[in-house]
Amino acid sequence: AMDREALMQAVQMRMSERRFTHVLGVEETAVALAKRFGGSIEKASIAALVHDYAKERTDEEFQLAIEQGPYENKTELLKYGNAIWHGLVGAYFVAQELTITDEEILDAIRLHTTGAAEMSLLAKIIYVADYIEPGRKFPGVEDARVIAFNDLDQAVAFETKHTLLHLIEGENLIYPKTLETYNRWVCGLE
Ligand code: DGI
Ligand code: FE
Ligand code: FE
Ligand code: FE
Repeated sequence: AMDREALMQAVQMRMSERRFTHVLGVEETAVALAKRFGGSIEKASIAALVHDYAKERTDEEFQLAIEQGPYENKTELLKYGNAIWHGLVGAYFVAQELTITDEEILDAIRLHTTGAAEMSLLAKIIYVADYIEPGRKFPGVEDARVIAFNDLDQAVAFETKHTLLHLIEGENLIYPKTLETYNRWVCGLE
């Protein structure tokens, strides 16, 4: 397996300096959340470093991976775009090219944009760290930071609600999993 330095290099080569700075911010935050909530610090570090690994791939690369891969509802998935593909399908590139086999890490990458009704501690940490890392600047991010270190589930709910409000305001297509996340974590659907 690749050590942290090798992973950092492989990730840095695949993205802009600005996005790599974001990745390092997510790592710092994910490690802090893992310490706060008793998660694996090593897994938090690895998952954060690779979470946006595939974000700068072309649509053609994602479309080919979807056509050749084991995804359900491929026809529907192909109607979305980079925002939905870079985590869900990006996990495949992470597994193939960075030889990461830990299913909990791969799942945290798959879910990092949309969340899910069922999320491991690691998946929640990555979902929230991505939203509150030090480079993020939007109205409400300070509230999200306070909530996150107080109650991680509440931070998942806060992030999901505000992301959905933002997506709807822009008349963006909502991926069904995003709605499942909302129903579970904001409305408490069991
Ligand atoms: O990759 P990052 O920019 O660090 O952050 P991200 O992976 O959490 O989110 C990428 C984008 O995806 C962000 O602008 C919000 C958007 N997004 C989240 N859920 C949905 C979505 N976009 C659409 N169209 N539909 C969704 O359900
Ligand atoms: Fe992302
Ligand atoms: Fe996010
Ligand atoms: Fe990110």
